[in-house]
Amino acid sequence: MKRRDFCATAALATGFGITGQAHAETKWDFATAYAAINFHSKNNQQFVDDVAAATKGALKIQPHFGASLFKMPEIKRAVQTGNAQMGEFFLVSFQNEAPIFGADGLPFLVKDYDEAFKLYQAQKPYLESILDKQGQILLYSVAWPPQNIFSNKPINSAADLKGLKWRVYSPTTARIGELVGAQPVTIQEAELSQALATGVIEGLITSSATGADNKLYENLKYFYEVQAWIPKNAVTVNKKAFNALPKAEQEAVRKSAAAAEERGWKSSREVNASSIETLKKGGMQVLPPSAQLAADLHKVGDVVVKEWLEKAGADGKALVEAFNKSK
Ligand code: PCA
Repeated sequence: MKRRDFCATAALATGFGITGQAHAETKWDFATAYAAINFHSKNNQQFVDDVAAATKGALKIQPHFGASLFKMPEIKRAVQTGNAQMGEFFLVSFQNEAPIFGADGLPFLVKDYDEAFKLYQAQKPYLESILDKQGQILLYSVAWPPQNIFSNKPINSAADLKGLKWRVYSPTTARIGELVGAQPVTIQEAELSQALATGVIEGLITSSATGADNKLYENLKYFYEVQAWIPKNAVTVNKKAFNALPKAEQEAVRKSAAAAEERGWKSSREVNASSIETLKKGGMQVLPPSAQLAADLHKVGDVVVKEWLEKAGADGKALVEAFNKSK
């Protein structure tokens, strides 16, 4: 309806002799994997609204939340092939494709959001170059809150994870599961609640935000703040689709993306704090890890980082060095 109104107004303006430019309208699909209530989704919605306002409706981006258009593992490829012009995906899930995608999933490399942002700056040139080769442009990337352990029973050491049905979302989380003798099961975020309700999983590592979004306290009672890593989503656009836009619209997209990145990192911190409160209210025990658990996880983490460095070669080494220098 809006579209017709806009054209009618433009036609009227032309009719009155006001020279109007041809008002080609572009429509994009934006595939995302998380529910509309999730903070990344809200941030993406704001991005979409900002672009619509800045282009006066000439670029209409339709977000598809909750993996309704493509499932998370399919989204990157969908943007690459142009089946969706834009998409949001979880970087570390793609580590098998290129180790660089997993840099923000390395255990205990960063200790807080400030360091996570510095790691992102070191990782960004590599991300941009790989994505470019895959026909897409990185628009923005926003961190999830720190990754912590949720479980259905007390976990005081790595030995307590033995045999646990352990939900994984990346090669690294699978490897950790293997090293501690858990039973790794790959489950997408969109299927988490169901997997918990049906007993397919008994524990996982994820953020407070995902815990609150999915009411994990209904099935799990323990939350250990191990702060293992701070991974990110990436929002990309198909390169051809972007390059086909008029310059002013490209600028509107870039500007709105920069604003989304800044706003997203800020809301990640806020959502972390509010989500922990939600977990507590839901009856979850929010606990620091025992000294033993922390020590065990660091040991496992060292193995994972070493293996990643071996795979990631010169680029991986340079990335970590650049990050360490920037700390
Ligand atoms: N939530 C998503 C990605 C990381 C996070 O905190 C998930 O668990 O799949």
